[in-house]
Amino acid sequence: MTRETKRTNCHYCGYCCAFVATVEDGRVVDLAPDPTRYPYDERILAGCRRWRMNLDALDGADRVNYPLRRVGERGANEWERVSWDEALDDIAARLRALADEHGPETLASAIGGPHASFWPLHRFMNLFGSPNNMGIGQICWNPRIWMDALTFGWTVEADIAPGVTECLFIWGTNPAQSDNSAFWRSILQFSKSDAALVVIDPRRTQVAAVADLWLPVRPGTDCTLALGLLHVIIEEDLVDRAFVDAWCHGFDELAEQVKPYTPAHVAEVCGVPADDIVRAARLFGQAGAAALVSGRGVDQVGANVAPTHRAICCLRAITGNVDKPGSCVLAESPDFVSEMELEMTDALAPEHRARCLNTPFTPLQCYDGYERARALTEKLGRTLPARYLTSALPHLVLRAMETGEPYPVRALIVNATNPLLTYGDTHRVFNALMGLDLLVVLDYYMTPTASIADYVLPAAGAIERPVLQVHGGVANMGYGGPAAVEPYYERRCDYDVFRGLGLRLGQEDAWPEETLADAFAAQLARTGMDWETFCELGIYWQPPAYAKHELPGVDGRPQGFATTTGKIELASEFLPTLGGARLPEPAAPITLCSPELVAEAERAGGAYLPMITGSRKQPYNASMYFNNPAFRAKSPHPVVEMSPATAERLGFAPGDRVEVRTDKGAARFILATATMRDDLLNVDYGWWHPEWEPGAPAFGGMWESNINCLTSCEPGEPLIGTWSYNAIDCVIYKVDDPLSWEEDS
Ligand SMILES: Nc1nc2c(c(=O)[nH]1)N[C@H]1C(S)=C(S)[C@@H](COP(=O)(O)OP(=O)(O)OC[C@H]3O[C@@H](n4cnc5c(=O)[nH]c(N)nc54)[C@H](O)[C@@H]3O)O[C@H]1N2
Ligand SMILES: Nc1nc2c(c(=O)[nH]1)N[C@H]1C(S)=C(S)[C@@H](COP(=O)(O)OP(=O)(O)OC[C@H]3O[C@@H](n4cnc5c(=O)[nH]c(N)nc54)[C@H](O)[C@@H]3O)O[C@H]1N2
Ligand code: SF4
Ligand SMILES: [Mo]
Repeated sequence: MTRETKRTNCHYCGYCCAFVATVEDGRVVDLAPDPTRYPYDERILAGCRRWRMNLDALDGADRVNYPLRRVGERGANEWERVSWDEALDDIAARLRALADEHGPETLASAIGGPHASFWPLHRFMNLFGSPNNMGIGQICWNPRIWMDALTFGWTVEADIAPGVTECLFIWGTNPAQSDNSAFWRSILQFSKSDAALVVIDPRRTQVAAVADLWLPVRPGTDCTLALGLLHVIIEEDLVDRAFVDAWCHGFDELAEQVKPYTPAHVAEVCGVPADDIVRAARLFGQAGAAALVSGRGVDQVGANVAPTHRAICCLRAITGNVDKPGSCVLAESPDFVSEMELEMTDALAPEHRARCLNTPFTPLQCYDGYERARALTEKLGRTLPARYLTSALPHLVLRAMETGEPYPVRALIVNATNPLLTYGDTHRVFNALMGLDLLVVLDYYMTPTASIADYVLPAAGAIERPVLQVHGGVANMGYGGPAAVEPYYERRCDYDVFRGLGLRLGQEDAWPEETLADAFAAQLARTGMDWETFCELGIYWQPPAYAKHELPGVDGRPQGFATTTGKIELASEFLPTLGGARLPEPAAPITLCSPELVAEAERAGGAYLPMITGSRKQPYNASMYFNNPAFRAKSPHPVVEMSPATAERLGFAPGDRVEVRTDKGAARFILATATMRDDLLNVDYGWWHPEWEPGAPAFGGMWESNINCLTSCEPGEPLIGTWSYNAIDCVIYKVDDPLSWEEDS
């Protein structure tokens, strides 16, 4: 028997904590935190409910361990085990035949949150000749990246520095549940200092509870709120004049634009007291340095997403909170090989780019918009990541599956996502996927999405594969480490799968590295750090410099910002060239309820209210970890929350069984009360029963309490295509029948 200790990493959240694994004969028998490597923090591990799952999950009875091929009807859950060669040969042959018939863009792909390295899939797609990668970026990350890049010439990050940052805005994000680690701890620490913490969230989250000021904004009205803050800052002359004169473009136009957004008007629209709006503006405007962090609350609001982010950028800029210590700093671009290069975006031939479904539907979120924006940021040597900013709109890919317009999409590769639970409009996603010629799912488990596939391919996970986490290539930071063991059974790293397909489809030259670890080593080589050193340290990082705009450019003058004008564009010169607005302006929220539905719900004693969906809650993550019995015992029910006053007004009580509905569909939950706005519902997302038989008819129970049965993926935002998971109207009423979850518990 061999017994050794190996470095490795957890991958149950973005922190990728370092572990030491005790390995006997190729099997992990113990795991312990590794205090010698980034990002070790005893308190984080003490507060983390997930890390111990790694050991059980490695050999979990519910893991998919071998390639499976469908033998029965699609969704019947009848499979045969096949070898990898058989699976990859057949998938490659079928993809080639489909591409011969319809063109390579007949293949689409789907990804989700940052669970895996997605560049191998994207390299494969680019070389295959398909631009049709669906991502979740439009509602998770892209709006921020796009608007930062077009306003400042690159992305910005909060530089929260104790003793320096005098004011911190936490806007539509709740790190207490979504990022239960270093960032949340730094906020807790911050809240105990003299500096001001302001939280903008319709719910009284744990962050709001420790804030100096909580603005319980009406969902979807954040753009108006930001314009109101700008109004006060300009009226009260809290503007950093020297910075604005030297570095901002379009201040007078912005000042004119925000004139109507008086505290009284904004209070009316946003449902927060006018005095608090003034107070928040003063705290931000008067601080020596102010930082701001935003999240999903302002990323997933359809048409409002771009103007809200633009207004937030303006707030940072006119107060001079750009690239100075303790404020918002422009990130650095990576010294290592960027995701864009790894994905081989430039290898996607012009004729295939021209088939991008987004063109001209969303003129920014497409190859043309990307290339134009990239030309700007490259003026200062920074390259925007391509795949996320060009990723195809699910609405358009689904339409091409449903109708064959403008060309048929007949095949889909799903990598590390569970679109039947997490993409908008589950009924539509289900019907489109059921009609495909080829559906390949790469996952750890037989998810509802996997259960309707032609092939389910077993993915190697944390501990079994190396990790290099790089923040999408917009920061000069990478962290992670090696695999402790070879993948168990016949699981494979996603790199091996896409390389295997690529080698079968004429991509031999594009996959020189035989393993993912070799590929990571090659990616890092440009920094001068070798893979072994990286694995010892667990991190490659260069801190961002300040005041980069003042550094001398090629002509010896300050280099400024990588925008059309070389300045921060309060008024955008770029967006109008794509039909967008020069200045931020709020848009109307979407409606998904017909008058008939509302009337029917009211007859049933129900109510018509806006909802927000998917507010993060430990211990689950999207559709994951429902297979953990301890988690299920502790959090057994999918929940809808309303304020106690609303429950009383509507005659609802905690524990009631309720149905929530839009014209798209319905889902059932257990009612709970929480401190939040009185005109609002907060609805869980991701719920299914991994312990149920997969496939038809129940598909893991995903029809019962799946909030995405009620959402739409139709784009609300015209440049990026963002749809809405927040600020959606719905109806709610009581039901009598027990929920399946009650039987479980
Ligand atoms: N436990 C857990 N952690 C996760 C995840 C998970 O599923 N579970 N998912 C991961 C992923 S993919 C992501 S993208 C991150 C997201 O991380 P966050 O952005 O921190 O997401 P949330 O914790 O849901 O916080 C969003 C907040 O926005 C508020 N909100 C909703 N609508 C509005 C609005 O219109 N305006 C304002 N101002 N606020 C609003 C909600 O009440 C909520 O408190 O979390 C990651 N971490
Ligand atoms: N209504 C509503 N919908 C939402 C949101 C919301 O707030 N409300 N949030 C949206 C956001 S921000 C996001 S990012 C998405 C998240 O959406 P997803 O990423 O689709 O959600 P997960 O449940 O995390 O699905 C991950 C799947 O990948 C598998 N997996 C995990 N790691 C790996 C790996 O390394 N390799 C492979 N091959 N498989 C792996 C897991 O087993 C799981 O089945 O949901 C979006 N959908
Ligand atoms: S789940 Fe996240 S915080 Fe917990 S051990 Fe894993 S990487 Fe670290
Ligand atoms: Mo996300």
